[in-house]
Amino acid sequence: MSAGSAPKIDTVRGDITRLEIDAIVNAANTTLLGGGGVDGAIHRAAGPKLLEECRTLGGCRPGEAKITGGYHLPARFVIHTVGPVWSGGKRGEPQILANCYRNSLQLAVKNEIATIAFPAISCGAYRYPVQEAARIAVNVTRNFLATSPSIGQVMFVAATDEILAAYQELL
Ligand code: AR6
Repeated sequence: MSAGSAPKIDTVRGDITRLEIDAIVNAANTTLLGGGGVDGAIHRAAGPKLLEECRTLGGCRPGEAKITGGYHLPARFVIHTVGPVWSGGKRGEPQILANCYRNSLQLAVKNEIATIAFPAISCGAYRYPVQEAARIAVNVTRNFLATSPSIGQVMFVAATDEILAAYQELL
């Protein structure tokens, strides 16, 4: 955050599917055809048209991102990204997770999205250690925003108190 400007990065405890924001990010898997966790919640809230659009995308590699409409969600867009499965940190997990945030933000800029919310990508089923994941999320986002003025707000949505505390410590 630069002196004199409004805070652009914030964190909130809650359900990402409820946010009235331009885009929410989905922590998906490589098929992009739905799953549990936040992915399941987003597909339930968006309705079956989301899955229909996802079927046309041909999947998504870890670290990459693809965009769809938000359908019944309050958010206009869903940016689907695939985080790394944690297996100790020596298999490129930090780089892949950083790519998730960077590529999602890049896709947001390309689509003139000004406000975007992220869940804690990889911190559920994929078991990424929360504090390390939060540090990557915040660092990549800060660096990105420093050169991308079109993004007005980035929200980190925490589903647990532990995740909220990890973000609060960094912001
Ligand atoms: N709003 C915000 N955060 C949520 C919500 C919600 N509604 N629901 C869960 N979280 P996970 P991953 C948090 O497992 O680790 C799926 O099956 C959750 O508490 O959703 O990247 C996909 O299809 C956790 O902190 O995603 C993949 O197969 C965070 O979101 C796999 O899980 C991410 O947990 C991806 O695993």
